[in-house]
Amino acid sequence: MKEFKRTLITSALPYANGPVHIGHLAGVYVPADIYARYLRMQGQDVLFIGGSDEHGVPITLKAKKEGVTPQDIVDKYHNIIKTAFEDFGISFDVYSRTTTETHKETASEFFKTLHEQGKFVEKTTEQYFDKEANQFLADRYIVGTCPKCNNDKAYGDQCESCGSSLNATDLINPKSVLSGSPLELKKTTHWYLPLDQYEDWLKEWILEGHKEWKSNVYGQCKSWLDGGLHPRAVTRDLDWGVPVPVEGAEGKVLYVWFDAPIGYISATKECTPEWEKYWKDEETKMVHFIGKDNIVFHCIIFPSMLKADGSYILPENVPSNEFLNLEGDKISTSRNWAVWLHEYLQDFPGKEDVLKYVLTANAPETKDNDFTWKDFQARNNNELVAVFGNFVNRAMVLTHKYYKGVVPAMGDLTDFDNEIIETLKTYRARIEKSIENYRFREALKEAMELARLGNKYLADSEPWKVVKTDEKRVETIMNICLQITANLTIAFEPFMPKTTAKLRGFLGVEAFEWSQLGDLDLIPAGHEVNKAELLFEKIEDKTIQAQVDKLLETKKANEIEQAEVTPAKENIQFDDFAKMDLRVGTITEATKVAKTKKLLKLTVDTGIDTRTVVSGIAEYYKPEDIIGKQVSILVNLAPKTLKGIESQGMILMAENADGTLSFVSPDAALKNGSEIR
Ligand code: B3M
Ligand code: ZN
Repeated sequence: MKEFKRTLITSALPYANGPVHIGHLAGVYVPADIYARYLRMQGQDVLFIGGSDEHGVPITLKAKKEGVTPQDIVDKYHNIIKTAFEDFGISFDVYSRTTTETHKETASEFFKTLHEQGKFVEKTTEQYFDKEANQFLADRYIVGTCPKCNNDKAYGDQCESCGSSLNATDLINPKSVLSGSPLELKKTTHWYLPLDQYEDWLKEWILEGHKEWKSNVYGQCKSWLDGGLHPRAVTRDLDWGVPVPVEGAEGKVLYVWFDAPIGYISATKECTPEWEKYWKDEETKMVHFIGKDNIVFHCIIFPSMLKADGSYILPENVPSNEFLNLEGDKISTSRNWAVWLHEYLQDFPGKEDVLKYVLTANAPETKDNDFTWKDFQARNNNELVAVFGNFVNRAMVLTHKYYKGVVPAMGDLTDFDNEIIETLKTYRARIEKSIENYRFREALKEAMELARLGNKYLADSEPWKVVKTDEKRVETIMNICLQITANLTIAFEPFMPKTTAKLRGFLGVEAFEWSQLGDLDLIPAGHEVNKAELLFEKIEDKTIQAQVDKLLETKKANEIEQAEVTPAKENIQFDDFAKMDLRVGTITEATKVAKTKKLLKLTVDTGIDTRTVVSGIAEYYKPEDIIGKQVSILVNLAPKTLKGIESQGMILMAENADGTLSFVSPDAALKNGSEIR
């Protein structure tokens, strides 16, 4: 395995058109952060690059929808994302953004270099033009039926339903997302990166040269390459993005997926004047952390761009994760089906590492996985509290109980002690092997195994019993328990840095080196440990239920949003309508109708008379809440007997998509009997 002098870690730049959610964290940022922290602990030269991806059509769509500028959108979400990452403890060396001047210059220069070297193919094609919006439409603005799976909400570049990569002209019955109008094809010139010319090289570089890449990544690259590559447009007819630095290209910008990866380079420039050491020196190991929908951009397109330039290094690995789902459903920003990081931090203050733990323990490293709040609670209560926290707490409490917090000397070792000590020594290599192969779930499991080892040692040694007969023995047991506790601050550091800092506070020690993991002399005899608190606290059912309820509310809102509106009925004549005598009335009494779930018996002052109406609203209104409510009532509906009660008329109710009923009431207090027409 090649030795490198330094490591450049990049993490996918989240679009600044919404907050980050647990899918982003599990897929990209938590693993990248673990890797960065681990390498730093080893004293390695690491740069961990992040930033917001601020161009692209979804941002302009959101701006249009909210009646603000794209810059307003990215400013808002860049700050939300950046703050949330900081508070959560993602240890970027720089978190930049792609609307900076540095990025604009860097991306323009990159394009200009390739353009001047004749690396692009210039093509005039027919693109869809929206006459109403008076602009060419980028793929995301075009919606139509997917030719592969008939999904009628497929976009011009990708069908999210079957994952096919599309060209807009593939779509059946394409329409403008902007104006909804059908589209016309119009000539326009763009620059294309001839990926087909890099196909042989990519096959050599990836399929021969990087067989060690994760199977989900290698497999996707292989299918892309087996499918044959085609020239890919790297410019767009848009007014939001990095302008194309070529005479006569006004109104055209760099395609977002051309400029965004260059954002890693511009962010590095902002982080260090020695940026070329990281981007152009073969002694640098570059690793891209991304989600699976970004594999083609980071393994095929961006490397081809770097290769075309010729002065950059290429990624050594791209350990992409698969997707995390939420309560069995795909996480979706547009459907608000997510656990947003900034909301989690508000709802669970001080529990950043609990989420890091759960998202790592449950990471979609080789296949999609599912996050449930029940599992989150179970892992916190049954693993962090019951294993890790429990062991540490007992080691600390017993040290205070038996030795007033002063670490006792280690005496003669038994076979059992030696067995534990030998096992302890194996953890460093086990965790290193897992992390260096980007298997962070496995690495975290190893660290948790170390906590279990401590629990087992303490439980099997039973110092609370032995103390009655052999005090010397207990000194050894407690010393070993404290050494294991100190080892846990090393093993868990890459995964749960806030927790290990807290634990070092309990022990009254400074951070250890990674190389000390497995040592048995981390805390000298005579050292006084501090008072211990609980390292973790149980999460109660009601806390979890509140989160589940929040999601159920979202699901209900989505169902209403997505529900098809019932089609209009056929036309009637005015005279038909005029036959109805609709009045404003006031409910003066309301009671439940016995033995029914849905019916209320209402007394209504119609201004003409006071009458009884039976109404099927008991599931939506409590009788006591609607006394005095002004309603719309059809007074000339023929009486009908319902459950033995003669109902004289009908209260008008509006039925929402989810079936809930609401009164149709005047928006001002009117005289009862006022005619509705
Ligand atoms: N903005 C994130 C996404 O596809 C995309 C990553 C860019 S990394 C250069 O969700
Ligand atoms: Zn499809």
